[in-house]
Amino acid sequence: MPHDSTAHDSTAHDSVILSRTRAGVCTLTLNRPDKLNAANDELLLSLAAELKRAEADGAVRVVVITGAGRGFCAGQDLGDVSGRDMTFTEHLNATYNPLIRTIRTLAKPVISAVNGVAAGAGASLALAGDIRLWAQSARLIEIFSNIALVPDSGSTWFLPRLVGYSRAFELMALAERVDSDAALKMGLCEHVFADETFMADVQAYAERLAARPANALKLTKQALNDALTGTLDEALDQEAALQQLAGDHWEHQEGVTAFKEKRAPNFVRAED
Ligand code: T3D
Repeated sequence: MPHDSTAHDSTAHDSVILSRTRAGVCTLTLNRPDKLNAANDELLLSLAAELKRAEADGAVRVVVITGAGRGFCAGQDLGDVSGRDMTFTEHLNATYNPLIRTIRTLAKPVISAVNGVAAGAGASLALAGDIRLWAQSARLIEIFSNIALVPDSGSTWFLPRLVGYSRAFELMALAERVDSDAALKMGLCEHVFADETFMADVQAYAERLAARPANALKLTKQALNDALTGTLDEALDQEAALQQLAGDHWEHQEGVTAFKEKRAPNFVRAED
């Protein structure tokens, strides 16, 4: 795989977000395992900053978000809420919402690698990735109603688009746990991998994405996200505009040349 020469671990191991780049894949690990990676402000702001750093890093072609220990993310750290000097609205607008927007607009594919329980805003984070890969023992709980809150951080947008309105409402109202078999059937994840080999399988999957044409994937992500909120007419216009950007890029020439020469295309170049 390309970019092995740029492999690096950029953060100290006691940081709330661990960052490791291998073969074009930057893995960001939420690192509060004693609390199932429940999110405090430091974690949320650091994750957003690391995502922006990965976006700007030419050696990174795919970003993976996962959790340390047995949890993915148990949502808001409930120990941090009382005495907070912010309203709920202010807090969401300052922390979770920019993070979710960053994931969905990042110019590189983001994989949610759900290694364990994803609850509350942690479930939203699990849903926000472009691709969702789950470990066999992972589970998702729209747990907000257990503490009489409303689903936030994008869950009300992501979940009904994946499972339909009524299933989404039921999962939110009853805070039912979804295990990995059910998640696969419902379309909450694309693949389930064995716990024992989970991160190796995630890395291998991410490296497949990293070998794909980065510019075309960036534009595809933009087109899909726009299409989710627009009309057919708008989508057709947007496809035509973005196709020009894709068609003018060297990747397109390489793909066509490789086809004619009956060889595999090489979409990874130093100038990327
Ligand atoms: O701006 C705003 O503040 C609004 C935003 C809200 C967004 C939200 O996310 S609201 C939802 C918040 N999250 C929850 O309500 C989930 C609370 N956690 C649980 O219900 C359970 O922990 C789980 C179902 C996720 C997992 O259960 P289990 O049995 O596997 O683990 P556990 O034993 O409950 O948890 C292990 C430890 O993690 C435990 O600590 P201890 O006793 O070993 O010292 C537990 O207290 C801690 N932990 C788990 N979740 C949180 C947490 N600590 C703080 N905050 C948590 N969310």
